Amino acid sequence: MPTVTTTVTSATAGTTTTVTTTKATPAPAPAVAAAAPTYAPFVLQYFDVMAKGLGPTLVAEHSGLAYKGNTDKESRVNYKTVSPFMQQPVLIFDGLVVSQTVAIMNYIGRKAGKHMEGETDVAYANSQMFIAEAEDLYAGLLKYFATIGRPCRCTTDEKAAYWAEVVPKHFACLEKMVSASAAGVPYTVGELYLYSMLHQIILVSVGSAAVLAAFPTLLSFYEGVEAHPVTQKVLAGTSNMGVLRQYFQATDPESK
Ligand SMILES: N[C@@H](CCC(=O)N[C@@H](CS)C(=O)NCC(=O)O)C(=O)O
Repeated sequence: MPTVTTTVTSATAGTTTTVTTTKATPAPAPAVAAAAPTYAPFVLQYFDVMAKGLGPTLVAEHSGLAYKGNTDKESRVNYKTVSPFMQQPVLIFDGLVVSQTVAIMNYIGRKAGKHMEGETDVAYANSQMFIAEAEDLYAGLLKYFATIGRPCRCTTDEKAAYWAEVVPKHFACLEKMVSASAAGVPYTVGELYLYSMLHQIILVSVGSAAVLAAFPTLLSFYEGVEAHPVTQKVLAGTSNMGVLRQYFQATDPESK
């Protein structure tokens, strides 16, 4: 057994004494690999449209976690009976069933790690604000646009005001908050959900991303997320969620 020489100073006499003791030096810790969490692939299910599916799909794909999506027919569930809110999207993660888009994305983000939740307090707060803002943008899309299945519910004047006033107001706020992220950086849940709604606004706008022209930082953010290979995979319909069709439409569907 190795010896350890310890020098001690007597507190009472103020003298220094050398004491030789025999002590077992701690054996080096066995090289145990950090226990990697093992999750069964989670299940994410939605309709084959963007609407509230693009955000969770981006979060699932960007998380890097294994999952089964719309393309896996064997894992499909009857959402009417399984989902706590009887709606889609629905997530099943290690037996836990999660409903509500925001809860689903936050849950996946939490499992993926801090980089998706937000590494810092500021990043976390921004992510949560972007999530709430994306919900507001979604409400606007429902209000001002037709969908695949129904005509627009607003007047021409109201739609004009949406482009002239509503959108610029939202985008001006976002312009001061987003960072002009380059492709390849890890995005937070909020950034991905925000991108998913910006993308759907651009799809119904005339002149594609021109609607973002007056907001260079927001445009740069949008283009950064869009250029990411994982985002491209989702948009190409080759992710585990398959093809997600454009849900909101610039013009009313043909009446049958
Ligand atoms: N607040 C819910 C809304 C979910 C929702 O409206 N889901 C719709 C599709 S976007 C749905 O499942 N509709 C079919 C149904 O209700 O049976 C969320 O954010 O997830």
